[in-house]
Amino acid sequence: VRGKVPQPKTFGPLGNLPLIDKDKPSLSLGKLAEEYGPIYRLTAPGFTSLVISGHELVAEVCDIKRFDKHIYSELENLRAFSGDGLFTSRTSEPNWRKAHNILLPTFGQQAMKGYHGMMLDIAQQLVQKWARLNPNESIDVPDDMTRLTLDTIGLCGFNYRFNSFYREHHSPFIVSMVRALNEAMLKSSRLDIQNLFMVKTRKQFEADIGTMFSLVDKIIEERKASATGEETDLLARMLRGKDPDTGEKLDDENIRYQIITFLIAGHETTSGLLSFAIYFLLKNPEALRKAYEEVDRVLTGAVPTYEQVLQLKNVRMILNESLRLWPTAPGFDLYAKEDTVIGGQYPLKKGESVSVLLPQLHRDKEAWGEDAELFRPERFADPSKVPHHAYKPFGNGERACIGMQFALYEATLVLGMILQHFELDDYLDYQLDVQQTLTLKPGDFRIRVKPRPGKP
Ligand code: MNH
Repeated sequence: VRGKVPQPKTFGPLGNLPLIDKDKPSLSLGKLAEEYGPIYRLTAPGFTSLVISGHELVAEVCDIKRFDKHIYSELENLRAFSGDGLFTSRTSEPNWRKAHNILLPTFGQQAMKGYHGMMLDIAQQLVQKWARLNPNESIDVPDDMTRLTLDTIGLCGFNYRFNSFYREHHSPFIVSMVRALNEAMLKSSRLDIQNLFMVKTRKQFEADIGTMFSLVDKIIEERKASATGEETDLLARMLRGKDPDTGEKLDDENIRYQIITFLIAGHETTSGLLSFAIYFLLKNPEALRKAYEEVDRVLTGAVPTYEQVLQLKNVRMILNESLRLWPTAPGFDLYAKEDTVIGGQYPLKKGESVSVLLPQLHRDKEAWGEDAELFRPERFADPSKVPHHAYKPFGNGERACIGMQFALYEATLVLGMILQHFELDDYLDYQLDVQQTLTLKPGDFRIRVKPRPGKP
């Protein structure tokens, strides 16, 4: 049987492009999925893909024997500054497996113990900042979360302090990075001919890449000059580590790409996760009450210990459920390794690609039940009852997120400490406005906090 894949209205040579809001592409794709179902075709100049969001089809394309990560156009643009780093390399590029092998142990559950003290250092800066606000001063939640997650990956990864909490404006590095990320996304929504004429934008993109390279090269140089051999951070592993398969080390250019990759991949997504989690807690008083109950029971000292963070099961469930409803990395692409048929009826040629759309997959009622739209952390209480094939916030297979434990540990520690110290005040009765750079976050989200009585 050869099924015809539904396709939304097309506009001549532009294909479906006019249906996509260039500032929020994933949300547009989601709206189309609600209209056209679990699989539809999307075309744009030089581009065609099947957008998939039903749990059965996703389970099929997540079979790594048949499908592999596809470097879609935005990722191709990112390669201007992340090259063959882990996130933007093809699985077939030699540096992917090499770096994967060398860096995997740095991200295991065991390694988190080593990061705890540094994560705590940055989390305490956030708590101190909030504790010193005057009663009617408000907090830009995603903005402070970005300061926190950037400083955390800087310190844990490279023993570098961005000191974001000591600055009014973000560091030049992050300004450049955010602008370059945004341009990498927007560039794909323009025609080649438009890009050709955007001279100023192109110059800015080049300048931003220059700013990133010079900071990162300085970090590498300084470390090489000062290394004692005792360092245990990511950078030390990158400089010293050998691939157990081949005995080879990473070269300097690739290390530069990896550092930029970790700074990008390591902070925007986690920052969005923390922001959405706070949003969901404010709108779900019962979940908030349970979280306070757990934090008050577990976090009994002045600062959390590693063992205590692991005991914050309920906080973890809240984070998992936040990532279900608003996966901050909203999708990933795969290509067929050989000619194949999916769903028993949709043929795909070798090399053709599909896009997995996570917000819709994560709300598939067939997998999650009729209450799929509700925020209910209890879904994650018993891991054996989670429909894992319908939950892919960290991607899939060997190309899944290497930083998952890192992100979840950091977010658990930070959310735990926020609840330990503060009452949260949704003084504007915030209405969710999801914004997208490469990742999703709640836009214009402000709260106030009050220190909890009797807390250190
Ligand atoms: Mn992360 C890949 C989501 C935090 C470093 N990450 C991915 C993918 C998803 C993802 C989805 C797969 C993308 C694709 O297939 O194209 N990551 C997240 C989310 C969070 C996150 C939702 C936080 C929440 N990621 C982190 C952190 C780090 C990190 C923290 C680093 C410290 N992620 C990576 C890297 C990859 C990746 C590196 C690429 C891995 C590979 O392909 O080998």
